[in-house]
Amino acid sequence: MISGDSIVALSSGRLPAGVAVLRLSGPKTRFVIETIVCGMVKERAAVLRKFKAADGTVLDTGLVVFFPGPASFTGEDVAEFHVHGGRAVVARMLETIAGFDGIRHAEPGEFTRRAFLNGKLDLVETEALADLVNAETEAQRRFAVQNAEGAQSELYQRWRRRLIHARAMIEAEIDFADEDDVPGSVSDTVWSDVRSMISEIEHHVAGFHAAEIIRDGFEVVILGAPNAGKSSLFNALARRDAAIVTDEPGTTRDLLELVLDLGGLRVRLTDTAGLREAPGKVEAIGIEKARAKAGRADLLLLLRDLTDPQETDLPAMTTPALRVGTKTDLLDGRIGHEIDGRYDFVISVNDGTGLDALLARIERLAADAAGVVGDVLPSRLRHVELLAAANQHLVRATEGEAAGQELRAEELRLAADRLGRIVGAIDVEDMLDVIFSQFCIGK
Ligand SMILES: Nc1nc2c(ncn2[C@@H]2O[C@H](COP(=O)(O)OP(=O)(O)O)[C@@H](O)[C@H]2O)c(=O)[nH]1
Ligand SMILES: [Mg+2]
Repeated sequence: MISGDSIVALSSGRLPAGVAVLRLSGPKTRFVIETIVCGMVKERAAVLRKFKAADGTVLDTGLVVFFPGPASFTGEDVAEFHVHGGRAVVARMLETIAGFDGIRHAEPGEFTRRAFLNGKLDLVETEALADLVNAETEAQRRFAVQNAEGAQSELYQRWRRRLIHARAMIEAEIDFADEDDVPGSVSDTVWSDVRSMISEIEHHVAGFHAAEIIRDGFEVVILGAPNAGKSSLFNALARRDAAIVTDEPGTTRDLLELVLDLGGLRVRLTDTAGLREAPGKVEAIGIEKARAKAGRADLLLLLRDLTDPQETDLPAMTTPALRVGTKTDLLDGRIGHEIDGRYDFVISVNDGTGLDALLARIERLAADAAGVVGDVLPSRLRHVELLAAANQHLVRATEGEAAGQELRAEELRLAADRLGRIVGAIDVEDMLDVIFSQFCIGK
């Protein structure tokens, strides 16, 4: 499939840089190569050339790589120009290439969109590619690579094939129904397979939170009375002064967030306002925000000053929590009986006591929540919604014995359709703008 326009963009990162890579895709690719490098080049090989403007002046010297379609990223003819990564160099190159008739600057995600439209990637793989480009942690990278290589798509395609097969069997039974046949022998097998697929899909959907933890981070919220040492711990974990620390109660009125990379996992740590009665107006808002945030967290750190343990009124929450006693340095080594069993960790930011152990525990809890490395998980709410819709049809199909085989077969078709929409095998035009807006220009 050839789309009319050819598109060009800077595909590498921020300028200035050592090297910048411009990507060109579409029917004008050969013409551009012939014109600006003065002749065609060998396919799929990096060739050193001078790049020239229309008046013959040299723009830069660099590498050109020509990928003839359909064996290219987009499926169209594609060229990459590797030039020096100066702003003026890139600007002149882009201006020159986009200046030819039939060539324009690419929209964000447009190269990938063409790859999808030309069948080079399915929709789940393009989403994984966006995740790969955005990956900051090792877990994000691993997860994105696995899905970009098709692990997730393969699972949905397998389910879809099973449903198509199941429906074919049921329809065959309808067509060849014979009063004398042993009733239900084929359909029994089919419906038991559909029932096991329902629980497989449920199990897969239950993994969505693990995927969210990998993609968005494991959410840790620090709570405690004013002066419990929350901001001090936050800063110690940040190893930089990201939050204001003072001995005046109520300094931290808003939420401060920090992202840590613990063992390759993204961990988001939030410092909150101290929980106390009768605060000022601004602080009260901070406390409310803290409570709301805590309700959505994956882990709470409940801090209490060992030298002045105050009760804090926490709303009942099911969120897992670690009880942390602070300022242990002030106890001069007197770790009294009253401490035993009441705290999971006893720490001091002054002498560093307990911090490594606390971080190690957070890391382990985050890793547990992110699930087993290599698990295939739904990576978008979009997938979860379509999977849930598919399962509804499957449940209706298995429970609809009274409705007759025709209607049950139709439910199987609808379920297979929902799975097809996830990978983009059918009827997805309406979703493309949303999906490709996740990309940057040049991808
Ligand atoms: N000696 C000692 N003082 C601490 C420790 N952690 C915090 N503090 C002090 O306790 C006071 C309140 O700390 P801060 O982190 O602002 O508490 P927050 O209100 O819970 O955020 C400050 O004066 C800190 O210097 C600690 O481990 N040892
Ligand atoms: Mg504070």
